[in-house]
Amino acid sequence: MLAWSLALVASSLLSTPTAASPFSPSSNLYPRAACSGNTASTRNEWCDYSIDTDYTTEVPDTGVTKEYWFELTDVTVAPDGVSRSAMAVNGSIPGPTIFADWGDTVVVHVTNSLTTSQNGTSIHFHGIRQNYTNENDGVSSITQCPTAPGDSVTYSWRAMQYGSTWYHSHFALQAWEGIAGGIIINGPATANYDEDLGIVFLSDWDHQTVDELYQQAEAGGPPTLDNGLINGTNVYDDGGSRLEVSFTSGTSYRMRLVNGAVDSHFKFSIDNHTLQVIASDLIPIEPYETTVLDIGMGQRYDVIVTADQASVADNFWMRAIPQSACSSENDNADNIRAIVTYADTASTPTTDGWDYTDSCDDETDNLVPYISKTVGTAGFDSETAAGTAITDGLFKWTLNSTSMVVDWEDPTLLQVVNGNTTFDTSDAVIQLPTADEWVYLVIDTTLSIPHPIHLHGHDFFVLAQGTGDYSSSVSLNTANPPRRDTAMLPASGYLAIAFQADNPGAWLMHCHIGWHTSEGFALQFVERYDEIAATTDGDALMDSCSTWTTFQSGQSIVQDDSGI
Ligand SMILES: *[C@@H]1O[C@H](CO)[C@@H](O)[C@H](O)[C@H]1NC(C)=O
Ligand SMILES: *[C@@H]1O[C@H](CO)[C@@H](O)[C@H](O)[C@H]1NC(C)=O
Ligand SMILES: *[C@@H]1O[C@H](CO)[C@@H](O)[C@H](O)[C@H]1NC(C)=O
Ligand SMILES: *[C@@H]1O[C@H](CO)[C@@H](O)[C@H](O)[C@H]1NC(C)=O
Ligand SMILES: *[C@@H]1O[C@H](CO)[C@@H](O)[C@H](O)[C@H]1NC(C)=O
Ligand SMILES: *[C@@H]1O[C@H](CO)[C@@H](O)[C@H](O)[C@H]1NC(C)=O
Ligand SMILES: *[C@@H]1O[C@H](CO)[C@@H](O)[C@H](O)[C@H]1NC(C)=O
Ligand SMILES: [Cu+2]
Repeated sequence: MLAWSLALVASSLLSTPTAASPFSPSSNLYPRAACSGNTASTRNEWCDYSIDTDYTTEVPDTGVTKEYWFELTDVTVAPDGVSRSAMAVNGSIPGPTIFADWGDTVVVHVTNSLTTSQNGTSIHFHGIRQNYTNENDGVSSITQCPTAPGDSVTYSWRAMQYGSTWYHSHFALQAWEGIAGGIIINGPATANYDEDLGIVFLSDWDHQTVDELYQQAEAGGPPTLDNGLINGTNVYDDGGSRLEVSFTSGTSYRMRLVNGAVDSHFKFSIDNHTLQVIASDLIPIEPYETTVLDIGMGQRYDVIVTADQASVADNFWMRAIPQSACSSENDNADNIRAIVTYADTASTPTTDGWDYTDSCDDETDNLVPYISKTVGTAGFDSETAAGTAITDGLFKWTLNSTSMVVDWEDPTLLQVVNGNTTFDTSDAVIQLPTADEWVYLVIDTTLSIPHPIHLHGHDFFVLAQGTGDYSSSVSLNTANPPRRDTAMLPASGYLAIAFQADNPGAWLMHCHIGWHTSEGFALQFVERYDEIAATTDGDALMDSCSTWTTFQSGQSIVQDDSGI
């Protein structure tokens, strides 16, 4: 049980504001594989299923429900030795990891105990398909009203995909106050490995809160950040501590990288070690090797690292380096590091990093989905330009000249349940009425800032991605193009994506830079309007909205962002 002991070692290094262990050994939490037959040398197998199963149409019926109880609280933390206020799930940042097996049902009960900040909340399960379960997508103002302090909400969804992802708050900037954690769905894999090291969160961090920094962002520019964290910990001046990862020579390790930053695009690497990449977001891919991996905000990569460098040194740096043109300035940019050690006790590495050029690349050219798919002919085809605007003296982002502003008290789903068919312009709605048609969307920009574009409720196909003007001469890749849920819109360029309208609901598409989300860089698809009400529990929605509305007016809280 090497993975287990490593997880315990790692968890002791996490910032833990309470005395309680953030990782308690209950059977529910243990990352086990219920399915026998998947061993270190047969990772492509999964009982009666395998890596060859088309998981988009076939899902194991495990009959198992994995249930979690999360409590959100205001906390004081010092993940790099400097104390500040923050918000946490069950007292730790990152919060507890959700484990499930492919095919399980996952139920998460969330209690909002943010009594000091008086913040509402919602929990979004990033990248989870939510097949016909739109109401469990956890986006305030789209699929629910915020959950008021003192109130609870229950989310339920089927794990139809497998791999690595994360959950995070979708209320204001709360995800970057600390309300986030990993999700691991066990299943087959496209390459073998010995041990699973679990989630490795890459994030940026400041000694002021993101709520405090937002004023500066809204005044026109991203604020400079103090630091970054690897799995919730780092050093700053003489304080804090680094994550230490123990390697045994000859063993191969799976790591599940998540970029949970508010505004940092990282290049990730481990000195002298090669990364074998086996999944991008929740899509298993043909394995490829790289030394320096680009990971944009909201993206995930599963990588296998073989401990084959013991003859070079005992200790190596693991690095997450913010790329300047797609990240807030960072005062500790060259020191967001962890230690990989072959020794019994880690000591400070003296290794040099791999060569790289500062840039905002996406891994697109390397990504070949293992389950091959062909994109059909467009039924809906549109182009939308990302731009900026100044509203009431504040900086906003726009798509198609609209900066999204949706109302906490009147989420899209509630409007649909109530039979309202007209939406305000600022709701930024695109209606997709036709079942299963292929939707093509080009997002382009003349501004020199890249954006990670994330779509809810679907994995999208990357048809084209490049710099310069998008025009009909750009060729679209429809033959098994990369598929994922978050891809980069390059600076002064375009991103063309496609997906099938196979999932009724109100689905958000937005830039995953925290400031930009709050500044309105978003639109929503109202997909198959006529079928949405039938898959929605209108009473539960209205109950929680009524609790929220009473709270919001009682506390005179004024919404001052996009609402998502
Ligand atoms: C990172 O933190 C998560 C959550 O506590 C834990 O499960 C995981 O094992 C940690 N990863 C490493 C590499 O220590
Ligand atoms: C998604 O849900 C629909 C409606 O219940 C169902 O027909 C379809 O099979 C589901 N997809 C998968 C992969 O289970
Ligand atoms: C989180 O905290 C809740 C309430 O305190 C507790 O019931 C639950 O077991 C904890 N869950 C995890 C995964 O730590
Ligand atoms: C959430 O709490 C933070 C910290 O107290 C505060 O700055 C912010 O205004 C609150 N946001 C909302 C939307 O209530
Ligand atoms: C380790 O990596 C550094 C930087 O890439 C390189 O200069 C050095 O030669 C490598 N050492 C060995 C023994 O491969
Ligand atoms: C863009 O905005 C115009 C004017 O509001 C609207 O007619 C059009 O449908 C919008 N297009 C998209 C793709 O949102
Ligand atoms: C429908 O929505 C529009 C735009 O949000 C709003 O102005 C109108 O009052 C709503 N109508 C009903 C009947 O709720
Ligand atoms: Cu953006």
